[in-house]
Amino acid sequence: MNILQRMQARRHYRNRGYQVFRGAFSTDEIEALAMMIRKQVVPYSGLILRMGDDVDFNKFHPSTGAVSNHLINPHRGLPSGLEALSNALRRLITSRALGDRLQALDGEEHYTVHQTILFLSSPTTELHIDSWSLDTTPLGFSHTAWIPLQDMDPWSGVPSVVPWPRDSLLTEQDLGLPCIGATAERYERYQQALSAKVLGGGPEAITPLMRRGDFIVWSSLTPHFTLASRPSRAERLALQVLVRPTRRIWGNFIAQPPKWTIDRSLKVNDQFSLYFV
Ligand SMILES: O=C(O)CCC(=O)C(=O)O
Ligand SMILES: [Fe+2]
Repeated sequence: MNILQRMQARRHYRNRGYQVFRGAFSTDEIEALAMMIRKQVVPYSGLILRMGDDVDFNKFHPSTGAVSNHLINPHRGLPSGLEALSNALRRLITSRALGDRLQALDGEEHYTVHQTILFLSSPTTELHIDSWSLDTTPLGFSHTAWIPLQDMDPWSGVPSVVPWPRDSLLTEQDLGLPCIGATAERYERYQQALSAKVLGGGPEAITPLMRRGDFIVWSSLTPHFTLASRPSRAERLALQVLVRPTRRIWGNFIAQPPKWTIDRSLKVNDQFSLYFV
């Protein structure tokens, strides 16, 4: 990216809360990842760590052969036989191609990856923000990078973002909600109220139909949802990366630590560290 493109990306991200990058990764690298997933993960008969932090066998959506239980943090390690995939994912999420583009958006020097999810089919989510999983103190400076591992078309089950100024925050109080109860309860209540408010405004949502090598970044406070795929529950390979600028204190939407605690991360190169708990 030249300096003008970087400035445009930064302004766009600040005003609209997301940025699509084209041709960031080599098509061959992305294709190789997809092939490893199809040949090694989908037929894998052992246990792997899944979303929800349980180990489990592959579960398949009936009649499509697509895997329904997505992999959490596959970059930290995978069972024997799948190490090459784990290493390749780690290379991708600590690549200069990713680091340089994140830096174009916020001018930071170093990033810590907190979580990855390898999606094997569309999770079909309601409108929500990712700040509840990871965010900085103050809120709004962490990013989600969403990297498709295959070409996306209108029936793939694509995430869509509602353009959202980066400094715009709707708290529980703003939505008229109490700040009490278990986190899961507060999360549900918040996302439902946010969804009602945002959709009630009749927003225009952006549905980027990206090709292999492209990716999108949205901010922790940018509302987004995932469309259903057709046929429903077909293969849809994508990697989601939650990342923060390393120098920022972090927590999540409701846990906002006022100061640093121990940061369990490992520096991988000059642009990236990996959080490892
Ligand atoms: O893979 C997707 O479609 C995005 C899912 C999502 O937004 C999330 O897991 O927070
Ligand atoms: Fe999300």
